[in-house]
Amino acid sequence: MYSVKFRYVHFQRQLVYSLAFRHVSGNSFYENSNEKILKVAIIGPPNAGKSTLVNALVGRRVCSASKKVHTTRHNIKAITVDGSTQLVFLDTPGIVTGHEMQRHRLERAFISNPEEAMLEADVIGVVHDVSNKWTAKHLDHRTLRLLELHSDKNSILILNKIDALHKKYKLLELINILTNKSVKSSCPVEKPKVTKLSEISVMKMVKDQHGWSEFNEVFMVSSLTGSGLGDVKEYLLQQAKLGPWIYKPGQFTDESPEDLILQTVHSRLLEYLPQEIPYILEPEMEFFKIHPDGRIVSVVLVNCPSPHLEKLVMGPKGKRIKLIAQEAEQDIRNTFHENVYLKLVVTGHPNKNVR
Ligand SMILES: Nc1nc2c(ncn2[C@@H]2O[C@H](COP(=O)(O)OP(=O)(O)OP(=O)(O)O)[C@@H](O)[C@H]2O)c(=O)[nH]1
Ligand SMILES: [Mg+2]
Repeated sequence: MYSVKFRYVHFQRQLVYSLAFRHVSGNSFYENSNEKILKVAIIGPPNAGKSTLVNALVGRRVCSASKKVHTTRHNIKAITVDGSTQLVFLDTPGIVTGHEMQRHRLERAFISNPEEAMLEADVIGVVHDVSNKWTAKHLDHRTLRLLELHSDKNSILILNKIDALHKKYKLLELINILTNKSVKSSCPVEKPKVTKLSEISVMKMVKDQHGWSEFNEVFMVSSLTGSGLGDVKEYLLQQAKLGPWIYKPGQFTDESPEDLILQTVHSRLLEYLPQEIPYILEPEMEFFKIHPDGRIVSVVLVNCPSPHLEKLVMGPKGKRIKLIAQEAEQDIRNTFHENVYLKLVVTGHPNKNVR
C-alpha cells in the first residue's frame, strides 16, 4: 500500500513529467493550462500580398512571396506564439476560377486548398489589394462564394498595400463598396450555425455582388511597411479560444526544411525571370544537411529543358543565377535564423553550371 508521502511525490513527478513533455508528445496539459489557440485562413486573389502579410504577422519569413502571381501553390501553415496564445495562419494559393486553372495549367490545389483552409479555420481573413486599379473596387466572385458558404465563421477584411495608394481618401469609398456599407461587430463567441445554402443559390447570390455585408472588422494595412498590422494581431489574439496548442513551442511551420528551401528558390526564380519562363522550372533538392551547430547546407538543381532557357537562367556571365542564389540564401537565413550555404546548379545541358 502506498504511503500518502509516496503518493504525493509520485504525483509531483507525474506533473513535472507532463509539463515537460506535453508538447513533445503532442498532448497538452489542457485542464491546468490557460493555453489559447486560433486558426486563421488567409484568402484572396493572386498577388494580393497574402504571404507577405502572414510573414509580417508571424515575424518570420515562412511563406515565399514574389511580384508574380501564383507564387503560393498549396496551403502553408505559419505559426506564432504570443503569451499563452498560439496563432496558426493558413496561407493559401490565390483564388482562381476553374477556367483560370485550366488556362494557366495550375494544379487542382489552387481550387481545393483555399476551400480546405476555410473548413479548418476559426477566422477568415480576406486580403484585398487596394492599389490594383482593376480589382480594387470589388471582391471577386470566388472569394464571395467562399465567404457565403462559411458565413457561420468570423471574417475580417484586410485592405493591403495602402502604402501604394496615393489618394488615401479613396479608402473610405472602397470600404463602403467592399462591405456594402455594413460591418458587423465581432462575435467573441461562436456564431450560431446558419442554414447552408446550395452551391447554385450561392453562385446566384454573389453574381452581381461587389462586397460582403458580414465582415466583423475592416483593417487597413501595409504588409510591406508593417503599418496597421498591430491592430490585426490584437484582434486575432482577442478571438483566440481556450484550448490546447496544436504545435510545439518554437515550431513555425509544418513544412519540411527541404520544401521551404525549394519554395524559396522558386519564388526567387519568379522574381528575376521574365514572363512565364519561371513557371516551367521545378527546382529539385540535390543535397541537404543540417549540421549539429544548426548550419544548413543545401544544393538545389534548376533543371532547364532547353539550352536557350539555360542561358536565360544563367544570365550574362552567370550574373542572374548568382543574384538569385544570393537572395534565396538570405531568404532562407531569414526563415531559419541560422547560417545557410546554398548552391544553385543550373542543369539540362551537358556541362553543369554551378553558382
Ligand atoms: N507596396 C506593397 N506591396 C506589397 C504589400 N504586400 C505585398 N506586396 C507585394 O505584392 C507582391 C505579391 O505578394 P505576395 O505576398 O507574394 O502575394 P500573394 O497574395 O501571396 O500572391 P500568390 O501567392 O501568388 O497568390 C510582392 O511583390 C510583395 O512584395 C504591401 O503592403 N505594399
Ligand atoms: Mg502567396
